Amino acid sequence: MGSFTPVLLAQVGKPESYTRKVYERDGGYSALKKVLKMTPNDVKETVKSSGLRGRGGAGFPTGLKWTFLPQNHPGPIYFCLNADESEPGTFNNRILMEDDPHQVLEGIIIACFATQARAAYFYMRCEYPTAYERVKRAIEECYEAGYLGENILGSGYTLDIHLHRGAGAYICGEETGLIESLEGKRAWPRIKPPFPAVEGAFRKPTVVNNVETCACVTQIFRNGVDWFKSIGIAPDPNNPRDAGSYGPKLYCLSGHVNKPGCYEAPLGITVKDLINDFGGGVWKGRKAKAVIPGGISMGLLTGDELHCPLDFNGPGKFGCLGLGTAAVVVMDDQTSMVDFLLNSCRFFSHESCGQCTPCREGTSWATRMMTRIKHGQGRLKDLDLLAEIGETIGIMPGSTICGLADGAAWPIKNCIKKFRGELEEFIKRTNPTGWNETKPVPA
Ligand code: L3W
Ligand code: SF4
Repeated sequence: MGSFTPVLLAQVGKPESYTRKVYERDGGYSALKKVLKMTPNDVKETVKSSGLRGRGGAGFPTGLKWTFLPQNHPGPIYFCLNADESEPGTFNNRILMEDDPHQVLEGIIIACFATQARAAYFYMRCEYPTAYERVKRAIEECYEAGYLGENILGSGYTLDIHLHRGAGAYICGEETGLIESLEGKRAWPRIKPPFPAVEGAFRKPTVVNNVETCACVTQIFRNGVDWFKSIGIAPDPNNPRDAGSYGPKLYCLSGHVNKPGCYEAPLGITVKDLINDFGGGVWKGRKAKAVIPGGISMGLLTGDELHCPLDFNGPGKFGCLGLGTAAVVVMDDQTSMVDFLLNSCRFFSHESCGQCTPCREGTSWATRMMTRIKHGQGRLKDLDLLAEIGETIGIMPGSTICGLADGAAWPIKNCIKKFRGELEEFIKRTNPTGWNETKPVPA
């Protein structure tokens, strides 16, 4: 992998790393001081030229998103920080908020200056009490130092940050669900377009960015675009639509490894290198049977697909949805894929907001079928029915309002395609007389 020095996690582990004093001692807020001497447009162009792509799951180019804001809008323009980290296996944003909140705040202030946002809403999931206290104190420290409030560092630019806590629903991480929740309503995702850049919080143009994305913004202005582009994967020359995968990435490694944790590595590291070089290998000397490459919504890799590179294109080449949140969950060779799929279906069924029929009914039917299979009442044809649900709930364009249904579909599709043999064997073993039954079974 060559030599690589972590930057996003550079402060983690230092005593009082979350204080302004330690952050400034180590170069903190030098990026903001640079930015305040630039024009907002130049700041946007710099981020655009860095190739930074959103770290929250979709990998959308950050600079491009900022340019979608309407020109000459009377305002106000708002900024929302999506810190409702809820994708199973994902905790990189918690580490950043707990151990280095100023790196994130500096990125938010830069993003707001670039987009001339008048206010920023820091939307944090309620299950992060330490992060909440540290971010709250860090915001106060920013006001004390003149990094927030009126006329920031004499630049003439004014910004306020409001810290808002969620109430524990996965769907609040969907950007328009987050906005609805922020406005005091039930977090029902909105139909898009209009995208938030055109009509977002309080019906005003709004940029929604993820925590790690903002930390990357800080580092781009601290270390330069050339530094950022020297890390990761350049665009595929044979694919004019590929935006590349530049920069460092935080990978959350969990499950059956010797050393689970949040690790920083260049985009493009393979699953195998992440498990072996950072995670100390699969635990108990066992082999990996399956690996979730980027949060459960992304689907599954088999133990023979560990050479998959973890960049924005990599998992897609192995039949998964994408890189997602880069939360890598390892399952050893003693893991039951029936249990995995039941857990996955139950999660999405519980978190579906219920607005769209394919998502509400599909996730619920899949859960009931998997529960029946788990309890020894499965039939082989259930696997075809599940595969059908997987094919129909998420991929029909316009059939659902948000991406949750798609995220629910990929673990089903991948599990049935890649582990069908194990699922069939389980059904035959646990329902020896009824597995081939054709008559309907009550769900
Ligand atoms: C203006 C257009 N803006 C797209 C913006 C859009 C959004 C971003 C990406 O995320 C992912 C899913 C899972 N004009 C635009 C435009 N935008 N076209 O670009 O949009 P999109 O629709 O590609 O994705 P999305 O729905 O925002 C879905 C992941 O999120 N996910 C789980 C997330 C969990 C976490 C966590 O725990 N940290 O993030 C669940 O589905 O990967 O692919 O900003 O407005 N024409
Ligand atoms: Fe709600 Fe599911 Fe529709 Fe998303 S796809 S809006 S979670 S019902």
